[in-house]
Amino acid sequence: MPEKEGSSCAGLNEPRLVARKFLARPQPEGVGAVVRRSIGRFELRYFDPFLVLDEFSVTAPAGFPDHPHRGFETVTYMLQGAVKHEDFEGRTGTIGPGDLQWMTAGRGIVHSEMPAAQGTQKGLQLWINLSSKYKMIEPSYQEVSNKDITEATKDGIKVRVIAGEALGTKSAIYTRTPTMYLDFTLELGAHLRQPIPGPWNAFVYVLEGEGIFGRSKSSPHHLLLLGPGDGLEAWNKSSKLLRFILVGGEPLCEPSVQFGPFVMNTQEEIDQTVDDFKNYTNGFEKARHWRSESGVTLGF
Ligand code: FJE
Ligand code: FE
Repeated sequence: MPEKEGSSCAGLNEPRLVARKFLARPQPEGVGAVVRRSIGRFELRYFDPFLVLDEFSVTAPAGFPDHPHRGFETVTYMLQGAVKHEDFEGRTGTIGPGDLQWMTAGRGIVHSEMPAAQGTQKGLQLWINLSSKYKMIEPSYQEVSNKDITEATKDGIKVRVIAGEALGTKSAIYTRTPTMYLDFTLELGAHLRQPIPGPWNAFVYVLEGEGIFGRSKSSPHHLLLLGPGDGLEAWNKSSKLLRFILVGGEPLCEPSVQFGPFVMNTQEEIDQTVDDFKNYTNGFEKARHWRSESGVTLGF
């Protein structure tokens, strides 16, 4: 099939419209923490390949103490304050404002994520599913500090490229499930046209201000699922800055079974995972003797 002409330079032939819209309301999660969950709630269990999108808010002593993951990736992007991470391999680190941690849990991670500063720590955590061929890989991390996140500015648009490419600038993050993750700030009057691969699922989550996305107006804490098309058109017609993330991913189109922090392809694999976690096998060996500084275990 011949490619449509000028699809990525001259603009968009078929802008994506908002197909569904959700307001994420605060709900308790972890130990005393609060999340606004958009993807992963009852009405939107899974938006292939995305399992969970939480806008979290946590003030000490609340947090997300010792808990496991298997079969997917967690992407934590800090907006305010700091979170300390400790895992069962003895790896620790603190991520502050604008920092990114892209964790591939693979066959298994047990870790804690706790406040590391005064006041309220805020950020976004996205869970991205892994295809069956990567679910049992060795766990790994990609960390990018605020100052190293690629940025570009053009015509009143600033973009921080967490994953993928925008305004001619590429991120160094490697995505096992092909993913784009862009943090846009639009000045008053700015107009964005951002290409998105046709077959990908994509959404917007509004952080600040008010914007027009496709033909719909939207404000903070709203998740917008985008319909079919070749990109997003957005405008800031308000009197304040508009900030939102645009995330897209290639759907895996595989069966998915989730049990809390474990996401596999079949119920048998979930049963095996629960056994592995209980018996400290197949990747959970180091969980036997490990406790984080908090010493608390999060039931799941
Ligand atoms: C988890 C309950 C949880 N959203 N946003 C059960 F709270 C968690 C969990 C998180 C989490 C952590 C951060 Cl830093 C930010 C989050 C849920 O840790 F993984 C399970 N299983
Ligand atoms: Fe976690």
